[in-house]
Formats: sequence, structure tokens, C-alpha cells
Amino acid sequence: HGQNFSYDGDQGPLHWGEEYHSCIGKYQSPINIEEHNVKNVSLSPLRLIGIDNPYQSYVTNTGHTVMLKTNESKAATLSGGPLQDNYVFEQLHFHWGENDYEGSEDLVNNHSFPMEMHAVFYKEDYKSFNEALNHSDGLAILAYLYEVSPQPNPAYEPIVRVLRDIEVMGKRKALQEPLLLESLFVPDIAKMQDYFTYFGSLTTPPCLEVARWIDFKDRQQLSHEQLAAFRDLQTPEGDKLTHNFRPVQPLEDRVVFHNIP
Ligand code: B30
Ligand code: ZN
Repeated sequence: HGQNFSYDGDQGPLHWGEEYHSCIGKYQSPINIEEHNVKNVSLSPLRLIGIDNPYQSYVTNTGHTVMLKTNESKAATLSGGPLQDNYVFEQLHFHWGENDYEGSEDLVNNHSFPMEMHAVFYKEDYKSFNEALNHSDGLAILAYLYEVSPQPNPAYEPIVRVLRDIEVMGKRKALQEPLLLESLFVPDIAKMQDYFTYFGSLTTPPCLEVARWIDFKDRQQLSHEQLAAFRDLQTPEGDKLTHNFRPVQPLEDRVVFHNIP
């Protein structure tokens, strides 16, 4: 980690393309999803296997996000829907804003949400995450959007509770209990088939155009206090990482599909 990019100023999103040429590509993420402009389709069921087993997990402050990994190399696999093959879980992480009115990367009808979670999977055939980055079908990323709720969401407490121990960049901390990925992913398995999908990029440098994005329509909930805990994490410079979302990028000639369950 500790790459030389940030979310403000000289190293901010407007300058990423100077060092990372893919960041000025035609198929960048995030985007604004306009619901009146999607193509409705009915794809085969999206399948998430293995998320009902508890795995020992840890979180890391990368300096640009908080990233969760499991000690298990194949904690979960994703297939079906728009995907041609099996994809293996690599990591999940979050994007947020400095207040509860912004923070998501993808927008829906120009509406921002206070947080977005990305669960990153790589194509099994490519054997490793890094090898998958060399292929346009290398990654599948599940995107979850959050709303503010009056009550804390208990499923996220194991993560929120350890944030204070990883405020400094590079710090890493194991979760106290083995984690059920299911508790973060799918509050409602039926609603999992209602999603938008489009082709795009990593939302941070190197902005590689290698990702099949799957954005669930169902919203999850976090309290104001849970959201605020993320804003105390520190950047590589030791400032507060108050926000870490990239502005939306042009759709160009891409089509956003909406899967009708
Ligand atoms: S995202 O889901 O589009 N926001 C990477 C993965 C997913 C997204 C963005 C970037 C990625 O793998 N970046 C390069 C490798 N990173 C891993 C990481 O997630 O955090 C390693 C690193 O620093 O050196 Cu940062
Ligand atoms: Zn992300």
C-alpha cells in the first residue's frame, strides 16, 4: 500500500491520469446509474457459495480504505448472473464521505449514499488476484450501498469495533470472532437477484478496466455513529481519511443492465 494517490489536491482524482494512464480510459468506474436508462434483462441466478462458513478474518488500514481479508484462501466463490466463470473472494473494503450525505462511488439517479462496500472477486482460472488484473474479465466486484439508520447494524459491529485499533496507516487487526461473510453480504437472499451490472474499472489507481460490476438495489443500514468511526482512520500523511470516494466517470457507449429477479 502507501501508493502516491489521494482524494484531494495535487494527488487527487483529477490528477490520477498523469501517473496512471488507465485512469483516463473510456470504461472507468464509478458511474451514475440512471434508472430510466438501463436495459432490463433476466440473467441466470447469481450464486455466492461458501459465505455461510465462519472464517478468521482481519482488517487493515491501507491508507486509502479499510480492507477485510479472511485467512482462508477460498472463503467464497461467485458465479452465475452476468459471469461466465467462477470468481474467488479476495477482499472487501469500504468507501465513505465526510458527512452522511455523500460517500458512495456509484450514484443512482444522481443520488449519493453515505457508504459503499466493494467485495472483490478474481477469476478462478487466472489462479491469483494479481494475474487476474491482466485480463479484462479478471474481476467481479459486488457493490453494496448503505443508508443511515437510527440503530447500529449488529452485523458490522465486529468491524467497527476494531477501527480504533487501526487508525494509523498500515495497522492490521484480527477480528475477535470468526466472521460469517453472509452477515455482511446478504441480509435477504431473494433480493440478491435484483441488481445493476456494467463493465468498468478499479475506482482507484491503477484504474484498470478489468471489472464486471454488480450493484445490488437492496440497501443495507448503518447508524451515524458506525459511519463516523470510519472517518477517524488516517491517511499516509497522518491526516484523517474523512472521504475516499472517486467522482463519477462518463458512461461513454456502455450499457447498464438491470437484472429483473
Ligand atoms: S475497487 O473495488 O474498484 N475500489 C483494487 C481493488 C479494488 C478496487 C480498487 C483497487 C486493488 O487491488 N488495487 C491495487 C492493489 N492494492 C490492493 C488494495 O485493495 O488496496 C494493493 C496496494 O494498495 O498496494 Cu491498496
Ligand atoms: Zn472500492
